[in-house]
Amino acid sequence: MGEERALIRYDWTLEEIEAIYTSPLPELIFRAQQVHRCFHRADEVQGCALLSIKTGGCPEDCAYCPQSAHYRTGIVRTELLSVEEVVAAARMARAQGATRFCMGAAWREVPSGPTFARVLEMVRRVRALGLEVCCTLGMLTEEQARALAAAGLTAYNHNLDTSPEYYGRIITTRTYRDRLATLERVRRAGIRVCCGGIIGMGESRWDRYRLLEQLATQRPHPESVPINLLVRVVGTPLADAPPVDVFELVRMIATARILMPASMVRLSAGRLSLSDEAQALCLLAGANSIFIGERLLTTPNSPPDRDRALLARLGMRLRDLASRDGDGIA
Ligand code: SAM
Ligand code: DTB
Ligand code: SF4
Repeated sequence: MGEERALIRYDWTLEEIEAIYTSPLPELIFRAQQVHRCFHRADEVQGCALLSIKTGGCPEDCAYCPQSAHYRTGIVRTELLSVEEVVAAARMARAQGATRFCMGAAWREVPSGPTFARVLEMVRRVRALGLEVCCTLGMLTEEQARALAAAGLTAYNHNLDTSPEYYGRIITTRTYRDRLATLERVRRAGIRVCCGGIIGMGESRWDRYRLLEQLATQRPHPESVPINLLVRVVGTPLADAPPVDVFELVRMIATARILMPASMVRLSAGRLSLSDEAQALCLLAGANSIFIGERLLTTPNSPPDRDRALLARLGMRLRDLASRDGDGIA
């Protein structure tokens, strides 16, 4: 493992990141593959399932998000689901091959009292099914982070989304610093960090390098790095954002893989708009996780039949519950 440890660095510079991101695609993918194979199996991806446990009506104004109360997107608001509803969804996800279950709530910050108590119970019950459990609930206090850790939470998802410089063009109701402060509380509570971003919001390549720099200079690296391709939702300010060249997504994934070798790099939102070939390239570039199931949080996901067929055609498979790797050390 000594040689492999040497690949893990926390002092990446913007210049180095740019040089990696812009290298000839065959070079980039070759290097990403080399790194990938030191830390992960090349024939396996982790299947994760998403569930929106509280949908819509969010006070934040994230320009990409269909759940923001600032935009008219036709999303029907719901109250927090019951524990039983969540456990039933997690059981179904496990039966479909997911080993990680991620619960999302459209909150600016986690509420206290009985609402939070119910979330903690969801975490305990899903964990008891043998699944990794991730939550994304907005900002957290230190006490809430500790309570989630005690309930058995595997990871907390809180994305930086883009560069610090571009952030204000996407979200005005909170700051990059707020985001970093929550991540710090998660880390201090001993919960693994799931933190990534979105491409296709009109950001420049430079903004992507800066996001990657923010992630790859954290010590330790986020164990889980979701790379989302913007899902353009009618009614949001980004509904008409120009589509991003798919090779930019491939470059983003490969660069994340090289910068953060041991982390799970997750090909997250946006797969529905990708061809099978583009998805295969993303996997070749070092992505080792996908969301499976009919839906993401509020938008449709790539259909399960299509995913099964694609993995079979590629000679790949979903990681099973018994095997543990990278962020999957339960
Ligand atoms: N409210 C919590 C928060 O913002 O941290 C949790 C839920 S939020 C929906 C989780 C993440 O989903 C966002 O940080 C963003 O990166 C991603 N996301 C939301 N809408 C998206 C979209 N339309 N396309 C791609 N990613 C999206
Ligand atoms: C993440 O980075 N992507 C997921 C998860 N974390 C919570 C969310 C994607 C949401 C896509 C838009 C929707 O379905 O509402
Ligand atoms: Fe709210 Fe999260 Fe959507 Fe932003 S991304 S509007 S915080 S649900």
